[in-house]
Amino acid sequence: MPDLVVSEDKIIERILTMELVRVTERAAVASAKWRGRGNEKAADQAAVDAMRRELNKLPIEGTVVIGEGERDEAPMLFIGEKVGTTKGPKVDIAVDPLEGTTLCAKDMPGSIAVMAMAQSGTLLYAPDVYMDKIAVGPGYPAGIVDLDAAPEDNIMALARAKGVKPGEITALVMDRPRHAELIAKLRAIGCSIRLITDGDVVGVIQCAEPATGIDIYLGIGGAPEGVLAAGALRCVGGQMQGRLILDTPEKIARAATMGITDPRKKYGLMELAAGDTVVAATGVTDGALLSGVKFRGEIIETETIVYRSTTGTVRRIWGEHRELSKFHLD
Ligand code: VTB
Repeated sequence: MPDLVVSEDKIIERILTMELVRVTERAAVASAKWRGRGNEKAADQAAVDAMRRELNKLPIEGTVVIGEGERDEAPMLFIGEKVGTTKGPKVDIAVDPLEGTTLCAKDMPGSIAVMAMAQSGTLLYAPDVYMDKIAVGPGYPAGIVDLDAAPEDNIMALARAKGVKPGEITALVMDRPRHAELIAKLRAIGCSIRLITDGDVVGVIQCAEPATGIDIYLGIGGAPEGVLAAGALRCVGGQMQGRLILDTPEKIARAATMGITDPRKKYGLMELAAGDTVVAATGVTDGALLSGVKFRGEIIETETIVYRSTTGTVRRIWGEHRELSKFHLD
């Protein structure tokens, strides 16, 4: 007989899964109203305000461990901010209310509203700095790639495991001058590179979706985005490593106040997101992972994906919201 007794914590977390969908839906709709208006700040602020409002309705005692900057940068959802009604489980919250603000402001593909919720103390509590990352999808032997190995060696190892030539491997890299050397090394062995301008939460997740053709994510992006992506990968079973870039005494000191004693530490997937994690993301503009918000008269349509690591369940949820109803989204 299977064990049908599920702990109260798990039941609460399961119930809250749908609540996270509501949170990212509302953040996405709020920022979608700013799509294509060239105003990144306003689009971001709209997402933050909507997300905070919805988070504060949830029956949780939440602490933002991954947010948009530090306390003095409020009115953003700052690291350390308390959210929720406090009448519920203690949880860690990671947010990127508008991932890809530029994409939204320019109405380009790939911006999303995204957040994660996990057991208290299990998401990496990290400052808003850069992170060097490497990620692959599920199905490879553990340790197939390594952040400290040469990029060429990682591609070779992956190609061998896949039974293909390095030229048949596609890497996803953010199009930044800081990646010039990485890109040159990958091209030198014939690897194909898909460059993205922004949005590396989706970039990492795409490694786990065979239809995207992406085999590996490599390079430096935001640390918050790294933790959010790790939460989703935890669910679908890929591999990931990340290292915070703490390249000034100030950043090292700031990280130390958050409990990071080894500034060069290489975090594995299970250290970036160690506990039961739920990640929800709603499309703002159309993108590879999600459709963007559609405004159709009185109806607003949203598409959300929600990952729950406890069971490995991935759900895609289409929402139809009626703006004139009392549940209107602003
Ligand atoms: C990424 C990406 C974001 O920031 O993490 C990136 O996912 C890293 O910073 O969408 P730089 O832009 O400074 O390279 C974004 O592009 C924007 O927040």
